Amino acid sequence: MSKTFFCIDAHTCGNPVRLVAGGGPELVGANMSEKRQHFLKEFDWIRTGLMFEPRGHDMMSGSILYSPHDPNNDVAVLFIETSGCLPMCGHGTIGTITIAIEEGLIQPKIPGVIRMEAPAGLVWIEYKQEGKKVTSVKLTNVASYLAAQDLQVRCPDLGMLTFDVAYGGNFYAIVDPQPNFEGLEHYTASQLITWSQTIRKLINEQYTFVHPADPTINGCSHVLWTGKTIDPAAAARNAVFYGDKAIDRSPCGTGTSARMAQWHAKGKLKKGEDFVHESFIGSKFTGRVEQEVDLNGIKAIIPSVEGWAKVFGYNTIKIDAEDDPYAHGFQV
Ligand code: PYC
Repeated sequence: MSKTFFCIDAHTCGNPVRLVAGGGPELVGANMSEKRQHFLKEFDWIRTGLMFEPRGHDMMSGSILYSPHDPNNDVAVLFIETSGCLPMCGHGTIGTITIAIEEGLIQPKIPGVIRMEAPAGLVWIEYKQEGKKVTSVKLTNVASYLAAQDLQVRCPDLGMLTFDVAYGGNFYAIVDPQPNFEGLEHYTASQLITWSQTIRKLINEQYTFVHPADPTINGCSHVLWTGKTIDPAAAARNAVFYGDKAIDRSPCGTGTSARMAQWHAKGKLKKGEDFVHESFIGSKFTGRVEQEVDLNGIKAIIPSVEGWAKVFGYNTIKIDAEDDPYAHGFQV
């Protein structure tokens, strides 16, 4: 069977976003969390075909737009990534909204504002435009919280590491500088990737993380290494590992949310303060703690994250399983 997908490619602060504007499957479910489960069961070949080599690459990430389930909302989004279908993706949201507004794929009820349904929950978006160009997208994310502190895992080369786990739409193991880890600036991307692959597996064998309101969101999917900033004006820098071999080129929206939840819980970031977060390549998001909330008895924050994206291509992609042995992609 041959299937064609009409994709629009962009990058958010350096990290790719491939929006599937035509050819996405119809999904069944009362909300995006249920539709995410349906997609994973029946249509995962679309994700692997569009994200993995030879049509994608290790960092590839994208989205598919759906009609909202609540008529008060503007759009619903499924995130597709090399790692699976994330409950929420911050750089993916900034890229998706930039593409969707510039290409006229969404007609927001209130210009400049979009209510977006993600599998992890409702995300409130404000965007700025100059002419047809979207110049910035600010997302107010789902409730984020520090899930655990001072856990330990043994990393083969580095030795014992202490880390925190925070939720910002995905669960992040946050490794701050310590005696066995000097800070991300002292290591190469390939070292961070190799160590992340090992410690993420060990962390998920040793510990359990489940979202208090949606048990389909579980497990530590990302490792966030921290270190010195390049720009002295930035508050913090990170290298976020995701998928099997990727370091996020953007400062990572859900990672920034998780990090703000960690800092806020430790008294290092107050409500209303700006948090400029720098990526591995030096691109920046501006975050803020918008509200302090209770999430099923857990002290949480509602963070916002603002960044920009650039649209650069139109890509009609064919997946033909009868003709192409690599139709559904591969990973090496
Ligand atoms: O921006 O939330 C994010 C993200 C998740 C994985 C890669 N980027």
